[in-house]
Amino acid sequence: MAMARFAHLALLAVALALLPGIALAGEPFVPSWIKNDPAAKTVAIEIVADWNQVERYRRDNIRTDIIDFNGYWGGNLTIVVPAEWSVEIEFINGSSSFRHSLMVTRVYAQSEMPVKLTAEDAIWGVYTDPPEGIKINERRQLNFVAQQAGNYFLACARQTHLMDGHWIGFEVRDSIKQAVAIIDETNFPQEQPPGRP
Ligand SMILES: [Cu+2]
Repeated sequence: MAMARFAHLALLAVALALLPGIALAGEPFVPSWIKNDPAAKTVAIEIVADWNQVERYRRDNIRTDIIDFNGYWGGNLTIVVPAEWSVEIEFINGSSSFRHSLMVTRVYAQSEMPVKLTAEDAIWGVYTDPPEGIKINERRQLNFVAQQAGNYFLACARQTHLMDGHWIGFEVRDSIKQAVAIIDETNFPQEQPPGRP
């Protein structure tokens, strides 16, 4: 009897893990590239596009078509910031080959992603100019207030990069004391090199 109940619970756990949208998220942490200043209600975030490109090309049998932000892509990391805080993003194109950009957008299901994001898609008008991307080794600063709680994307507006997975989650949340990052482990293949610590 007890064994049967245990088996049912185990099955339930497996079913939950397989359900899309129910992510088994990791513990919130503050990576080296997020600097909180609670007294000033400000967070500074440094985001490097194609941070892991070199490492991927160096390894054998690793997908090289992943384009990342700080080593994360396709929503397998979400940055969570307190509502009403000022957000200062330093965006660096670390790619050795491609232009990239950064834009705050609404949440898109994979099936409804536009082929290409335009300036009109930017929430609060927050995007690096031009949307087609800055050149390699260029940088831009984005300064804005996280004015409304909710779920958003930080996405690249270049060509088809959003559809290709060049986005991470961005959440504005009430009642948290500092900005954190959360990795979605179920969405991060073990064979991939880890993201930026
Ligand atoms: Cu991109």
